[in-house]
Amino acid sequence: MITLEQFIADRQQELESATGAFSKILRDISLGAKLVSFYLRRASLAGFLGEIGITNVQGESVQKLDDMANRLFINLFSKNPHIAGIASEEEEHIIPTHPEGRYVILLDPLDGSSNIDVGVPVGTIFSIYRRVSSIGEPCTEADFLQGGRHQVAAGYVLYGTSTLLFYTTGRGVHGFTLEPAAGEFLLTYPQVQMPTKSSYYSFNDNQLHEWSEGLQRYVTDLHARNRSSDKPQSLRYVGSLVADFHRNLLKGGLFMYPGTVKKPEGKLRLLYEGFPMAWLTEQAGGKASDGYQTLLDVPAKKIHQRTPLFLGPATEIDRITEFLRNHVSVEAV
Ligand code: P6P
Repeated sequence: MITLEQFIADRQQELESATGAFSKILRDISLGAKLVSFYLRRASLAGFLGEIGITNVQGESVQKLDDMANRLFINLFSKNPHIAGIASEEEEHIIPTHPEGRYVILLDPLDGSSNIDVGVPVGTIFSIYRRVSSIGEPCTEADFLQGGRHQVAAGYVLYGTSTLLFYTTGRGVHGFTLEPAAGEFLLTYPQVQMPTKSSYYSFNDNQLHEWSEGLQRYVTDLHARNRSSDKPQSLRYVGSLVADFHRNLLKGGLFMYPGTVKKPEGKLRLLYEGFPMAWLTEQAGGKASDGYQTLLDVPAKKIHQRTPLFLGPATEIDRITEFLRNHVSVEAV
């Protein structure tokens, strides 16, 4: 069995930074994941469920566990001298930490938290960049707005039937399972590849009528293909991006959260949801877009910028783009 620490150490020579800074950041993420996992599993016993009575910068009611996870990770990262700053879904502004740090980290500390009270899996998403501002000075927003292709690491933790940590540094996607008896993440999913055939589709169709004509035609086409298929794709949607994404990564499936006429930018956040999930998707052989362009090429302008999000096998992503561009129904092949 290979632990996460051993796996990172063995590949240290592959990572650009041989100072071990990078592995210390991933180790903090791993420690934070173990602690969040512990608190989540006891939440209903320890009175951790429910809201804390404030609304965050997203306009969402903050759950007690959102606040716990956010504070826990910020505390951990603030003590790491290699991290120059943090951006979090729960924080309106960036948090400069160590001026000598060479990396910045973006975080969705607890994604899908509306599901916690009903025992549905939730997750943590992270995205890491090497800073571009001067070392020795406080980090700046520019460090966080470099764009998806400048990430040096990205990944997620899934707090599900087991606690899983998946990440990429640009050399494939690797998955680890927390062994509680040892308190270690052990390598269980080396070099993950998303199946090219889509078995699932994950989207909330409550606003289907507000989607573009082209996207509505894609959905009609998808149902038509299902009717004539001996292996129709199944709808799976739990409302936690990390859980929906993780299933589709392993089994092959489309996740989409489009924009609508009223909210063309969609709901999900580009920097700490879209970019990390898009890089993981590409590293696993899939495609990621905003419906029109490769997601990693979408310009990053604001920390909490939203984006339409399409993640999945190339066949489905290309089909969606075709429908969106042509607004016409493509003959089912
Ligand atoms: P809806 C959770 O609130 C979240 O940010 C993602 O984890 C999830 O994919 C999406 O929103 C679900 O949104 O509108 O379908 O409830």
